[in-house]
Amino acid sequence: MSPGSDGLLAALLALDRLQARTLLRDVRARSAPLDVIERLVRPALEEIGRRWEAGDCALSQVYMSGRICEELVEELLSETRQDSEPADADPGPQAQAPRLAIAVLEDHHLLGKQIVRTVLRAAGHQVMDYGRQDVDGLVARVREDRIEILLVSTLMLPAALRVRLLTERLCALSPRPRVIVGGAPYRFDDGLWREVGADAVGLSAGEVLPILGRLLEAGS
Ligand code: B12
Repeated sequence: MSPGSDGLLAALLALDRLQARTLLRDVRARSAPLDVIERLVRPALEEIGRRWEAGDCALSQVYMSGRICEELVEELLSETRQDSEPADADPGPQAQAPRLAIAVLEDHHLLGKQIVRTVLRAAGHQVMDYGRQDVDGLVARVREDRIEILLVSTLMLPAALRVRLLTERLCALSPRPRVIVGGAPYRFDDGLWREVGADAVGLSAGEVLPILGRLLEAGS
């Protein structure tokens, strides 16, 4: 934990939204929005998750910390987005760019997906956001939209393991969409992404653009 994320942790545990916002704004004055998320927000939330697991904080604190961070991350990302983020539109058949979509699989942890989606859109990619989906729903959307690269975020281990079923079902499509996974379970077990049949894993939102570049190069 960095000194900044210690301060944010204390503010979140005290449910002090104003103090949390002030801390993030101070660091934002010196750093890019994604750095603020990676250096402060994510470590503070991970520590809250550890404390919850150890019985050292209440579920209400986890819940409220998540809500406060959602709001603050949204503020940070709206600066990144400005006018560059297109609406959630289908790129259309003429588009040269790969057909991308992102979803959370069977999980209520949405913050990571929002961040990854914003990074992609800020870099000029059109990405369809499917929100929260189960395996059947996700396969149907991918087939319908002829998605070439699917990004999947999961924070719960059971959801991460369900990606195995998803990749098996996607194998039946032609051409087979490639799958990039990300989220906490893949950080805890560095072989998990291969076990579930994904093509790549991203451990932070900052990794998504180089991964996409590599997949596109390999596929061309
Ligand atoms: C906040 C939080 C919640 C909030 C979620 C609010 C929201 N709208 O997202 C609420 C209160 C709703 C919640 C509920 C639950 N949670 Co919870 N939660 C967390 C916590 C503390 C932080 C998650 C978070 O937002 N992190 C910050 C974001 C920015 O990080 P991130 O999601 O990892 O995303 C980054 C990277 O992973 C990456 N990334 C993510 N996805 C993708 C995808 C791609 C393609 C790429 C390239 C990159 C990428 O980029 C992001 C930015 O760098 C975690 C602790 C942890 N270690 O993560 C527990 C945690 C995930 N929760 C857990 C649990 C158990 C639950 C509950 C079952 C019980 C509970 N605590 O209430 C419920 C179940 C909900 C459900 N069915 O889905 C466990 C999961 C354990 C496990 N092994 O499965 C954790 C790990 C806590 C713990 N240590 O026990 N939770």
